Amino acid sequence: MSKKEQTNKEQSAPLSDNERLKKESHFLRGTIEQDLLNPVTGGFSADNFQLIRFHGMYQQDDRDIRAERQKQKLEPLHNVMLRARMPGGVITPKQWLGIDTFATEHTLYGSIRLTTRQTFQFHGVLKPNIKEMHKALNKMGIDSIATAGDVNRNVLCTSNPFESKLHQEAYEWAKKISEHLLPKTRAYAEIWLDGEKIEGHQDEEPILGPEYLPRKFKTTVAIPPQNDVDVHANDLNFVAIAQEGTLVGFNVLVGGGLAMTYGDLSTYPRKADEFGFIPLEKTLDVAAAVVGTQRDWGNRSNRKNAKTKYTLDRVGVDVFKKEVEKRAGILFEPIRPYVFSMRGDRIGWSSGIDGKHHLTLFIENGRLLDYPDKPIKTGMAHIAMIHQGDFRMTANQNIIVAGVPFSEISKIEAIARKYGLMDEKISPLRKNSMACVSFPTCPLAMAEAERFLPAFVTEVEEILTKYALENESIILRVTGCPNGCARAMLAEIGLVGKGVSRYNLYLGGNKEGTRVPKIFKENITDKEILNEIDTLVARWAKERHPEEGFGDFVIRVGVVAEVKISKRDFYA
Ligand code: SRM
Ligand code: SF4
Repeated sequence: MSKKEQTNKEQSAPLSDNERLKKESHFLRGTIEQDLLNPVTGGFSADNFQLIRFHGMYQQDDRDIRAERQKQKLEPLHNVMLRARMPGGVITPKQWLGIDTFATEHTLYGSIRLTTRQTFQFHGVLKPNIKEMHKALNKMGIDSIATAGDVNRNVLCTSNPFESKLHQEAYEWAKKISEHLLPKTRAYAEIWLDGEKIEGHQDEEPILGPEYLPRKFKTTVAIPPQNDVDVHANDLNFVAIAQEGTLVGFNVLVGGGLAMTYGDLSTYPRKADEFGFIPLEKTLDVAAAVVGTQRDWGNRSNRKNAKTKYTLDRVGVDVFKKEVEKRAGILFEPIRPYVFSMRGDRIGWSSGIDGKHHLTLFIENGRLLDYPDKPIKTGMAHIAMIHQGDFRMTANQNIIVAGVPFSEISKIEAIARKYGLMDEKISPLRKNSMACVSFPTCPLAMAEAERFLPAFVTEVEEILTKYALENESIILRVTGCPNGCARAMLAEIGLVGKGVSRYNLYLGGNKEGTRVPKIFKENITDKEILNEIDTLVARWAKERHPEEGFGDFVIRVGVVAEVKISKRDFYA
């Protein structure tokens, strides 16, 4: 089918039900306020179940106890997960103490979860506490607008306080882009903050449109050589170009995304395309133009094919790019040279060029809670009580205690050590591993991820040690389903949940995050995966070229074929 025929077919197909609900929602209000007052159920009904997402919340229940409650003829223990909006992941110690108190006192799990998109989530907030939560966050200067739903999500920014000035400039842009692309409706303020309902006020959405976007939309600001934000997982990326340490503009990359659906070959992970360089003053225009083009051209009939990556493949990269140029009133200049060479966080102390010190703490899978032998959540709160700088949540689910003066280093380090937040014994492999939330809260989980990964890493560590490779790192990521929340589709070894205790094994991503891996074995158990890894690591130890990464090795020796263009090669 030609591109034109495909577009016509999509345009004549019936719209998805999400389009109706957005249109009828009265700018995201629905009947959420009425639902909040309904004591009969702990959940939200009909359209409101979806609409609360645009306000940064998901309705969930604990899947570990679902069957038991059903047996007792109880409705699932409905609660919401809240995801905050934190462009660039920056949070102050005062805000940290506020969220720590809320998590301890008002959530079912008592945890704070650092996500792969540089923010935190509360899990297990019961209906009577939801409004209080929003008011408490608002008092601290935090909101959760547009962290979910068909809008531009939390804007990421490289967590790199090392190049202090450049980072600050890039971070300011991440904030500006986030604000510029936010929904303008007053619904959030009215519903959650008892904002005044202004008579005759007409909401307008000049950028997102009254029906919002066809699907979720993700944006980053990246500072090479770091690709910690994983640009190829995102719809729109601004790659910082600096001259003598000062930001002069951005290379713009469009159309990345990682999710797929098993059995549906029209879905696939896709890398972003390079559109070109723009000067700084065009940043917001280009952001709005890319969002606007996707808003108008994205598929509103089939949500599985609705993201920007599919729009690009349907209409053609050049056609999409020309439309962006037209809307933004620019011509992209040729891409300026840039190189990505790393993705991990620098765990431990580093010093910025401004003389400040930064301590990156490794938080395994972003799960901050008090473990019996490691009360890390309490430890973080103790650091927040004395820290004068700020904290930066990273896109690898870690956190940086940033801007520490020399005189405070020993005090901060003493607390971090006391509460198990610092540990030199953590292997390079573990530092480069990541899992999504999955069970028990994620309704889409097919296999364990976050609860499975720590012990699995220990087994892979043993394999590396067996072949004297314990100082090597492999980017190892696990997701509980093919949606890809821990970005396994950019890992050297990616495990993707297929069923209870079964995974598909993908190999061949690279250290830089510029290659999608390919399936190696389907629907196998963890023991079978370990056997495969053992065999491959043995070969890697023997046959690798100097410094050759595991992902590069498996491609060079033909274990899996390289995915060059994912639409073409991923399923080939
Ligand atoms: Fe995700 C849905 C958790 C990053 C692709 N993701 C979900 C939900 C909300 C399940 C649901 O729809 O009910 C999960 C909630 C689990 C829970 O209990 O918390 C969930 N996603 C997460 C987080 C918390 C994983 C983590 O361990 O950190 C990350 C939150 C990021 C944030 O702060 O905004 C998270 N999700 C991602 C990423 C990675 C990224 O953005 O860098 C991806 C892959 C990149 C991409 O978008 O292509 C991702 N999540 C998805 C998808 C597939 C979207 C698609 O294109 O089809 C879904 C399902 C959906 O949207 O229908 C999803
Ligand atoms: Fe849930 Fe799947 Fe995302 Fe994991 S990858 S958090 S299982 S949606």
